Amino acid sequence: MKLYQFPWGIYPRRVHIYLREKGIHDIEMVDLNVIAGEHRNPAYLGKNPIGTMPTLETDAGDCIRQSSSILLHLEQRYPSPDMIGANDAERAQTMDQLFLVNEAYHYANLCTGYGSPALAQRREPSDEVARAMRFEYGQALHNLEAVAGEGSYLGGDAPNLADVVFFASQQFMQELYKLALPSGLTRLGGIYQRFSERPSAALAPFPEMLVPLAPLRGF
Ligand SMILES: N[C@@H](CCC(=O)N[C@@H](CS)C(=O)NCC(=O)O)C(=O)O
Repeated sequence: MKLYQFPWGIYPRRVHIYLREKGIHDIEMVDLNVIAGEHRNPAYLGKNPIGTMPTLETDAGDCIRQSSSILLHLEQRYPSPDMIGANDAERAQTMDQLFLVNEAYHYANLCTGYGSPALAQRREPSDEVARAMRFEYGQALHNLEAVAGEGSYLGGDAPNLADVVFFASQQFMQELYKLALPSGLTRLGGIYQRFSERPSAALAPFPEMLVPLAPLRGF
């Protein structure tokens, strides 16, 4: 199998962290330079017409083009250690959490998309939209906090898929854009802190030109 990706991206990092958690080393990494636009070349668009990364190409030549679907596919191929749940009820719980995490970081991405100077060429900057999206991101994380349970992680004693996606997304938002976890989320704050101490959490460096430009404008 091949993973088309770049080392520091918010979505590829979900897969990198997952692979480290599972100890999977037999997937070939194909690095495309997103800044240089290599993900827009015809060969890659043939595999993923949306032109986003990551894409997982299976040995049968099928392409899986959404990071969450990639994690679900890999979880079936590499079931141990279990990161989705041991029975139907646990699996449904993990999926509930995963959908809530994706919802929260969709808003966070819109917040940074409208509020970070680094992304001003992609979307017309708007403090009003950025502020509204930051509010929705906070609301969605409050919903996640409400179903976070009492364990060390969303998955209980050990991280599940939703923990991986939550951690990768929040780490990216915090480290690159300086979008902190909203205050009052004590369960999520604790989970973030515990996950950040895991070896899988090590951060790949961001491109130097992005670092000074990325932090959100004060809106
Ligand atoms: N929903 C997709 C989003 C993937 C995505 O937007 N990836 C970003 C990089 S982190 C990308 O490829 N952006 C390139 C572009 O939009 O031009 C997923 O979960 O995989």
